[in-house]
Amino acid sequence: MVKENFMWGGSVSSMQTEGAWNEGGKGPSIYDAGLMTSMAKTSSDWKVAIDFYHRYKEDIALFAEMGFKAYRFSISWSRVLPDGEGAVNEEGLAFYEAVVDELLKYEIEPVVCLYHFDLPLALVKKYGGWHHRSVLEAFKKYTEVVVKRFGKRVKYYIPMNEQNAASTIAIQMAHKVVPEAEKVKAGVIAEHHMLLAVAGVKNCTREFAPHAEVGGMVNFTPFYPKTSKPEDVLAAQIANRRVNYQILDVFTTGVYPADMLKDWEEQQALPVFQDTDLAALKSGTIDFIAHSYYQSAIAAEGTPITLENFFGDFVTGKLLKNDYLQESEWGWMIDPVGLRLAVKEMSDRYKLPVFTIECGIGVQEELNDEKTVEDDYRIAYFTAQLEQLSLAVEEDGVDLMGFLTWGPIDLLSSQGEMKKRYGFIYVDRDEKDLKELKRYKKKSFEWFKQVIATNGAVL
Ligand code: BGP
Repeated sequence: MVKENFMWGGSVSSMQTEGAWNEGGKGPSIYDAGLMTSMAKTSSDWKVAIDFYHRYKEDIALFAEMGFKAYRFSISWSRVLPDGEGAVNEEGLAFYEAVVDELLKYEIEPVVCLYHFDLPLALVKKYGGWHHRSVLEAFKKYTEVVVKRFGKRVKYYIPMNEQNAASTIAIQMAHKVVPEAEKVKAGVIAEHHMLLAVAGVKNCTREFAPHAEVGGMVNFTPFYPKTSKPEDVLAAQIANRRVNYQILDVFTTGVYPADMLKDWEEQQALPVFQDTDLAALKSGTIDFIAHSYYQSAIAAEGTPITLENFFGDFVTGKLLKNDYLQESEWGWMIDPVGLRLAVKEMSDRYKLPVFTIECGIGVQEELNDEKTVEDDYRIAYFTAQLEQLSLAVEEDGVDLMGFLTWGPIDLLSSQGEMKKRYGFIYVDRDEKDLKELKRYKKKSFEWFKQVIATNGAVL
């Protein structure tokens, strides 16, 4: 199905795996302060997660046993710069170096994400959020520290996780701290700063790590029209533009597309951009497109989709249901064809390599008496997704760099749930009871190992 150096592997974030929230000199992030999610009381906090901080060698050995070629993780900004912008915490940086070295020991390519929604708390206290220029400046400093330290060892950087979702969060955070009349404008500026941050990473690698490639990432959710009524088709097109393509346009061309500017103009929030900013965007366009894929969505006339109103319903499973598809336990639509469509769309439009760096299904699971999980449903889920990706490569000519599953080892969900499990490896802990945090292989472990060993020939 795929080229020889295809990057099979898995993908995680720092706060969903590491734990050690206040160890090794780490400063608090907005997760530690409970500012990020409106989590149910039954959910876990972020203090221990799956304790990857102390168990990374054991976990990476398991990934190596599965034959991983790549592993995408995020760096906790406040572990490296505890207050976000001042002194560097050597111990924090050394931890990530050790993770990178451990991966390289097994010839697993580290794919480093610099920002997975976890803004250092100190920056929020001082500046409010991404609408403040100082946060962008702090991110540039942080980027330089990391890129310089990793040097030749890291070839792939993802500046921001799911930039469309990250922008949503930044917009909402800006809204909380500025006066009513300035809200929308602050949200737009926050988005602008985050896009500049991505271009900044590209320019930073150009200077200090010219071998490295930078991928702009979105959560790609293809929108289908509710019916073939032209107004519904138009609504789907607009939703696709707002959620998926506007940001990808900026990543790839360094220019704000006309409809994005019109959206801002309509909200009376069109900023006066500095020429240097616009030049910076143009000078820092990305090398490849990275994306997550979980589900497709439906758009209909009369209920306009915007970045602000979309991702809340996405996570809580409240999107319109599609009669042709089944849904997961969390109400997410299961749509393998949507994945083919997604990579095909990105490839056709932007003529860049595409890297699927998150995909998976969250399921409630328990260990059986044999201390494993017979997760045939996960095998069936991934088989269907990979069959569609094969078609995208073979029939549509998509240049696909790799396929990383989300949460190859069970981890906390975005809402802090341990019961929503994604892994090939079971982690024995509950929402509140940490137990021994032992790792057990599920049935899908051997299955994915064989997929990788045959480079996708045997699914
Ligand atoms: C993406 C995030 C991840 C991850 C994943 C699954 O949006 O990048 O952090 O959590 O979704 O979502 P959830 O954990 O809500 O099931």
